[in-house]
Amino acid sequence: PTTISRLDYQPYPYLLPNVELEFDLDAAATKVSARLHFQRKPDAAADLPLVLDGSELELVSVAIDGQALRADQYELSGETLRLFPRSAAFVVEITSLCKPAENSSLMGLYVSGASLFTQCEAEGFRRITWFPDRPDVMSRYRVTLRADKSRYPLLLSNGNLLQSRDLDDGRHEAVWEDPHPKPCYLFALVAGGFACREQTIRTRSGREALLQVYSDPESRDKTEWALESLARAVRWDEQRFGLELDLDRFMVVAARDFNMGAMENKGLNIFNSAYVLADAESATDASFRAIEAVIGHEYFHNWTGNRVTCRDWFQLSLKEGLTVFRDQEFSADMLAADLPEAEARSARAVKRIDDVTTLRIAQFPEDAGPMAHPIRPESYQEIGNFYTATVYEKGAEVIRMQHTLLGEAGFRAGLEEYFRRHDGSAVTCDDFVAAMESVYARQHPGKNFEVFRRWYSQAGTPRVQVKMDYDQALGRCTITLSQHCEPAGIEKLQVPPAAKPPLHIPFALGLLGREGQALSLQHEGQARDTVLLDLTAASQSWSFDGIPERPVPSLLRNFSAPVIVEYPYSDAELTLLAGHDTDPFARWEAGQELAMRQLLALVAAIQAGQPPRVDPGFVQVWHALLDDKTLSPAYQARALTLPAEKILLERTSPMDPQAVAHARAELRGVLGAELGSSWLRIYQECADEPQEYHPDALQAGRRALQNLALSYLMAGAHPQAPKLALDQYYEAANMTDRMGGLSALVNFSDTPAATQALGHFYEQWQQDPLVVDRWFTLQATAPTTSVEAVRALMLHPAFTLRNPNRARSLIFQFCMNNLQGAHTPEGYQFWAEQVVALDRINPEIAARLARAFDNWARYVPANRDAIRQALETIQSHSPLSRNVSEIITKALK
Ligand code: BAL
Ligand code: ZN
Repeated sequence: PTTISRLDYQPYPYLLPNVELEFDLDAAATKVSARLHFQRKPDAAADLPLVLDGSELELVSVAIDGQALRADQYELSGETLRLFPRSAAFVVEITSLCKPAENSSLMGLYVSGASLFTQCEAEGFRRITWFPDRPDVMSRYRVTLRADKSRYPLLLSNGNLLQSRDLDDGRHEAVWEDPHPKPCYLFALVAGGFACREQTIRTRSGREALLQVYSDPESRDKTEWALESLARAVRWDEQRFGLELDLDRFMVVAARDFNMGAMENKGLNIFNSAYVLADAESATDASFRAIEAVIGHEYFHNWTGNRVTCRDWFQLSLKEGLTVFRDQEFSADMLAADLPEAEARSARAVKRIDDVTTLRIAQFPEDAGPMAHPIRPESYQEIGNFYTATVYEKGAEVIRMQHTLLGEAGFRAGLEEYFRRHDGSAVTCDDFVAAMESVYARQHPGKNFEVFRRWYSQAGTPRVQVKMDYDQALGRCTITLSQHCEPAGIEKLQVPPAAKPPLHIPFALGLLGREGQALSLQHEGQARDTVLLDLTAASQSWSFDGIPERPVPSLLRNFSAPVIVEYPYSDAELTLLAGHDTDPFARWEAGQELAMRQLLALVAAIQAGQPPRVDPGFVQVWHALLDDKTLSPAYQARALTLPAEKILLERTSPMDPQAVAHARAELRGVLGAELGSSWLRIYQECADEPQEYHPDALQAGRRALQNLALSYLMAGAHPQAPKLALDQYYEAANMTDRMGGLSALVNFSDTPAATQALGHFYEQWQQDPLVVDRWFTLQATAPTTSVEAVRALMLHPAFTLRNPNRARSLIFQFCMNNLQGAHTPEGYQFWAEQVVALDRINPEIAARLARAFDNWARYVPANRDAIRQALETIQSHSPLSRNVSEIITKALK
């Protein structure tokens, strides 16, 4: 396979200002007629061929300026069609056929249910017609859709509906025009029968715009939250960033079969139904929040991604990192909306905790594995493999650091400058940083982003070592920060290792007195509880005077940079921070670090065959958090949750998944048993507040805490726990409570009552695919579930590998989130089989599963060897898609 390198970028030699497409839609064979109006760029050589991309297409005819070309007048090989135009401006007409019903990759035009959908990002448009399938070719589209009217009553594409009419033979036609030039990856069409929920809004300049959410007809009563979220997103982008909707009509369509979460096609977003459909009975609080976040994310792309897009796919984080940052801020603002200040601060901290947890679960391991890459990758074989946690989540952290360095107003000014410079064009990450830097340099004369830019080219998670010196006589505290970053990914193979220069790390610091009181710090002429240290060199020191006693440092407040902090805290210092830190993120972090120490000690004891022992001091910390009435329920739920297995796994060396799973279960059991009466009190307090369901921060927080308490009660074998769980399950008025009850039963007891409840759940919900996904997921992740049990579930009539959500709910969940069941020789071989089976159906999805054990070389020998064998099993299959082949080859390097 060919490796594509960032530095090899060449501009496309032609402009393509106008594109006309006609579709004769049919599931078996769709005819696509394209009229492409090309203009050679003034600086391009006259004899350059016109190169078009195409895949899985049948060419019917090709003409230039009305002259049909004979087969010897063009070159068609592999995925490229070469034409040899004679003039500087010309029209190419291509007619081709594609086969949506046979397209199981869900890229290009495909069938889902009885409808037709498209997915073009990154390189799906070439499965629709021959085209310069690259993001820097931007065109205005006019699209004519024709189809059987009874089968496909609704015909949608980007932009505005110009006309629609009935044709002969029961067919009809719709003509759409998108006034905004766009790259082909933002093209979309949808054809089928849908129900619509809509709302008219007035944008801030007074224009009317129609917001529409389409779903299959039987799901119409589940689209209210999505539509409300969309209206909130429109309002938020106006208020926070001054960005207004530029369309008369903005459509969201839910698809049951979808590779990603959703897709930001201009004016016609296509969504995985999991991120559209919700009501209290079938969706959890987490689903409601995820829908709001993804609706926001795709809507925000309308500016950050669509109005200004990527020059090439190496720049993916230009739009994804920025848009994730924007959706994180949107969600935080929505959670905090209408709350008094202290609660609002806590709600924002909860969101930050959740986002950082995601980063640590998904991105830190990526940065430490064979696929490690900078947020702007240097090379790829298959771009589909680079829609990663690094590009998205770490990318968002890199944007967040710029927000931190510039401040709220400065960041907004930087974004305005970015749009002033680049609206309507396809640009690079460098262009974005330059716009931000222009504001930063005005704010901080003499400073620039020269060092900051390295975040875009350096892979790996940096470590920041902290040293604190205290001089009692001077009342002076000196903080020294030193940074280093290990070789990451392919850098590990380089001899000698490449030099990794220091990064620009904004490091938020506070100091606490021995009673836990915040100390005021003098920094840059101001007194503050939190100061932002600008670490730009390998090592730097800062001194603070007027510090009356040796303080306890509160480090990397609000997780001000995506780094790992190293500081030799005593347990007593962490306990102080966990009880008193005024920064809610750092307070949570201190409790997590204490828990991590317990867990690591338990892992070591389990590995040594010694009896596990939990420090009573640690149990007291949890007890104090449980009894702290000042904490919001949502925050309390996060503070009392033990670090995720995957975060713990990253901290063991070599990684020992079985010991990790056992250690975490052990600690949960001890905390459940020793604090049983407190968990019961919390459970009852939370359960005692029935009210009409709403997924707001307060209600959702209470349900999260109640379900956490129930899981601890079950883990601690509290005598009342099974009945509480059963009652909660059978009497629940919403899916969050129902799943809480059912999870407690299934995860903590392998009893007939649990089996019966699972059977009842399926009976009740078998008509709702998203709820059936929950049913599979719960079983896939239960610690007692073995490979045999998963194989049995695969035989269930509701299971299919062809639907990505269903494959993810069982196979991915088992392989990626069931340490006990999956990390066995049979588990690894099962995984290899499924990667190969999925690769024949859908390479994008297969390649995601192929990454489940990326970090195999860091496991304990027995697991390491078994995973290597499984990797080799996959590698020995032929043919493998380019997607899976890239992942497996890199893993085995
Ligand atoms: N652009 C692909 C889906 C998303 O990140 O919005
Ligand atoms: Zn996105």
